[in-house]
Amino acid sequence: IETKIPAQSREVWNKHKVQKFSTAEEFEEKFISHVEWTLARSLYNCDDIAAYQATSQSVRDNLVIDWNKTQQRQTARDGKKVYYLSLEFLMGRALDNALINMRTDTSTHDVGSTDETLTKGNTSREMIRNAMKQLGFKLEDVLEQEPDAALGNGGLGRLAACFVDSLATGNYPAWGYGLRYQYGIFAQKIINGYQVETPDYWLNFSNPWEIDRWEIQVPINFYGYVDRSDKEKTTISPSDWIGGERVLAVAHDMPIPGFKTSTVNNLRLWSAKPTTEFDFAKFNNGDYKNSVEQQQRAESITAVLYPNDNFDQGKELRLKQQYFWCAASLHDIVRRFKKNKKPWSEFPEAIAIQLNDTHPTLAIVELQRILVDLEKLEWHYSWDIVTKTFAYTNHTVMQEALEKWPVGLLGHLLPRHLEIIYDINWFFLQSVEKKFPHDVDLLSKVSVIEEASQERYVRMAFLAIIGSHKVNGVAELHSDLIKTTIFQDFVKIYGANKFTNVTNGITPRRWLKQANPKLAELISETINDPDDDYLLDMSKLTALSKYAEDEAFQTKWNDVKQFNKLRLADLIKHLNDGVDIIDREHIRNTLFDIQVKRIHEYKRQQLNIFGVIHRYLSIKELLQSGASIEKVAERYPRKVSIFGGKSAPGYYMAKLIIKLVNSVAEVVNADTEIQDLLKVFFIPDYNVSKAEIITPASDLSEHISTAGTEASGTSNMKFVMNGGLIIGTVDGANVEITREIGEDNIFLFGNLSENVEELRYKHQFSNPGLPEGLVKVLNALESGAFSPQNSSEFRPLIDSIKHQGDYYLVSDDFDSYIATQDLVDQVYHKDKKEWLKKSILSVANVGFFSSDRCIEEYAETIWNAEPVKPE
Ligand code: GL7
Repeated sequence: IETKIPAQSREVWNKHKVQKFSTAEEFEEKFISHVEWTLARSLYNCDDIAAYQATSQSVRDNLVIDWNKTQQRQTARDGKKVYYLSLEFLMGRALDNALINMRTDTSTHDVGSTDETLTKGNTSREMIRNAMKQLGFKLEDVLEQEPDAALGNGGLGRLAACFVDSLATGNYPAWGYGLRYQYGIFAQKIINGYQVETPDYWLNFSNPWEIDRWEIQVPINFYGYVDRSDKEKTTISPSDWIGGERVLAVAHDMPIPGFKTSTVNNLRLWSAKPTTEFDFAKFNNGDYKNSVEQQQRAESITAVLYPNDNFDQGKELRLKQQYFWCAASLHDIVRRFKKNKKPWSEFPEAIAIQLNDTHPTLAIVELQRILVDLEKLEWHYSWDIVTKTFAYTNHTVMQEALEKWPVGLLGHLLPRHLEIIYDINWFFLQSVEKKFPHDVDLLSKVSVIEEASQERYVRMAFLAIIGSHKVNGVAELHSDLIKTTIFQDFVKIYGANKFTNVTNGITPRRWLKQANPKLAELISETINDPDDDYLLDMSKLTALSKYAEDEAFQTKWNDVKQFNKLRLADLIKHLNDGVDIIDREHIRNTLFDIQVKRIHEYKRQQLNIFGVIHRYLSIKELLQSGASIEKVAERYPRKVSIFGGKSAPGYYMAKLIIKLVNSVAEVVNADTEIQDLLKVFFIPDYNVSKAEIITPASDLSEHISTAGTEASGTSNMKFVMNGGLIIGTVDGANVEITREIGEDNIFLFGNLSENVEELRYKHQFSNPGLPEGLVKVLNALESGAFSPQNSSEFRPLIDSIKHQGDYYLVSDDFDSYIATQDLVDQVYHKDKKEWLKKSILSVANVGFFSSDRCIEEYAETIWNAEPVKPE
């Protein structure tokens, strides 16, 4: 590796090599020096926030040493590099995760505490807990100071976060590229039952986890025109794009530590800054103030994350974000490649770029532009490099989520790119015409340009397919669906081999070890794995199977669940202004039924809350018929129904569902007649750090999307990994979860995806009578039972079922949902041993859903990339 330092000076450098802390003593020293030097504080004004900052800075110092070594090693070994382009990285908190992942050689020093539970495992986390205690702080309180890095909406963004964890853990030379939004996903407040959005300015305190790379600045152009004065030049020859507006992309790096390895990878996030260049011609009227203001607007590009999940809003600023990020990342990747002075033909052997959904599709166009316009390579030669480099992951089949940009808008912002898109399309359509002569219909169906309406649109998914060598879905059912629905014509053109499946996964470090330390401890103790190797090889969990019916073990297992339920009950009490709605005494016999995820009609929180209303009405009916509360409890045993999730700010129906949940909670929780047989709570501001408390506490979680709509789901995997059972439809990864853990251990219900189309079709013409139970629920809603001030408040929810075709098939699945909920009650309350057995067997067989497995599949089948292991 090259260096500017002359040979004779290197001795000095080596003599003063920086060192990682490895003992509690050394950590304390670091901590104090960061309090003094980095924070300019002291013993006398060090609060929990300062302690969080100093701890993070100290841990980061260790990571940076490994980060540097990792980057040198990966450069020297020159293996294939993987770049994961994602507009969202829903990272959550970093400190606790770093403490878990960087556990290393601390065993001989880790004896500070006399408390047995604290020294167990000899991890750096325990060592630091002790050291913090010595310094006068409680680790848990300090960890709470960290704001979530909430740079994502939901599953898609959290998947990217799990992936970077697994890439580092698997020692892959891999970087993530994203945007450093100043405002992550909004914080959700519930006011009078309604969602209110407030800005998430997460960088209020300085962020110790980012390293600002002010020296890495990439100029990015927008608007302008293509110089076509040279009539010899066609659009496929090198062209000059004369940019109009120019902003700078500045790099900010986040170290991503692998688990039990010294590999620390990089997540590079770009922020937009004004250039120092000044366009005198533009401002020759002397309007200095205006010109400064115009420059300032640069920063708005990375100001805010668009808060839509599974929905394409088509705003110009969003397209600007996309190009800004793709261009900066591509420039960075190409710059690093060129240092090696390899021929361009080796680009695809050196680099794999994975597109997380269609959001980074412009990267395909940008690489073609770099090769043709800047590197002056021939069009087809360039295109061959491009298609061998990129691969595209599809995450949804829902029409409203498929990105398309008006041709006019795209051409105005990126005139040269639109030309390139036209030419890509032209050559593609020619190849189709050759293979399927005179099939005009096919040509219009697969064209990148949609001409159906008055506006013409660029279809980003089609462009992504054409520019990639592999396209994958995220669960088996979903990957099959894309081949038979939205991309079926492309299967005809390219053959089925271009399309593949990689079922999603989650990192067990965060979602088991970090979120559920008690369960992790019980597991490592039971399977005799004190070093937690099972977190790297989840097939080790199958050793739990033999204890599935062991009574003593079941008791321990259940105790862990109780602990986690109490932890959640505490959180709920805290969020409910100190008012406890959950009866602690009966918590062991109270079923925690949880649905936390983005609020969306297709995810069917409305089905869940209708089920809750149905239960409430049934309890009331029984009581009114004279049954004693004990008798009623036999039929409808204790249950807490917990909801959580954000709605897109402009999504009216989703917001109405949130209001309904809160209105039902108000009525049900205040009804003393039913005692505590039923409680309902909506957890405000669901996010990653809350998920870490909520997920381990579920007895049952709900994954009840209309079949064929949820591409995969990943929280389903998280709940199973924490010993919760699932009630779910035959959708997304639920299918493979069933295969892995066994159909006896999951509560499936509802129509299958192959029947959805027909059912929807029927709804259009006839109105088959609604199920009796649902009619009762809708009548109660109509009567204003949950909205006394405004009995028509929930009318739109009723209408969508009764009069608008019930697109999400709530009525079709209602009875089967209620019957399955009854079955859940039966097993949970009448046969606890059976329940615990199911829970244990689920965890024993959840190994497949580790994101490590998932990343290995990408590496082998899509990227052809190998790990670069530390010596
Ligand atoms: C999603 C899917 O809806 C979800 O089912 C999947 O688990 C996730 C990750 O693959 O991707 N697609 C999508 O557009 N969003 C998702 O969460 C926002």
